[in-house]
Amino acid sequence: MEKITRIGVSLEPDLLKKFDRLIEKKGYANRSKAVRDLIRKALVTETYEKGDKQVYGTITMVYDHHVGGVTDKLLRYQHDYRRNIMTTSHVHIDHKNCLEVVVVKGKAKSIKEMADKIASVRGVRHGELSITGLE
Ligand code: NI
Repeated sequence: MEKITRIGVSLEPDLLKKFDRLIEKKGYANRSKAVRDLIRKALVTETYEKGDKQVYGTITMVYDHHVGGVTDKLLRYQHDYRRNIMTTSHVHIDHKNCLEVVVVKGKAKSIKEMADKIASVRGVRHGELSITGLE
């Protein structure tokens, strides 16, 4: 098992009370795990902002396939970024709406570029990128 270092954190009582309420709502059993997760999240965000390291993620989108050209554009972008795409899942929600989840890997910069292009296509009503890494 990895060695653990204990640290002390000084906080205003009011801030601590709010933090405790938040982590209880989220279901954390203790503060340590909540603080560790916040630190990891900050590190992943930093990696992501620098854009040069390998990250993994998902792009989730909902679109109306009746909107002219939407499937053509989405397919074109996915082919442009095929090296970053590991797999794609498609669910036909109802007569007009589709849900698609694209699992991606690669440099954060490319992943973000692809997600931005997808989200801006007319007919895509929800395009969201979620990035994670091994920090
Ligand atoms: Ni569909």
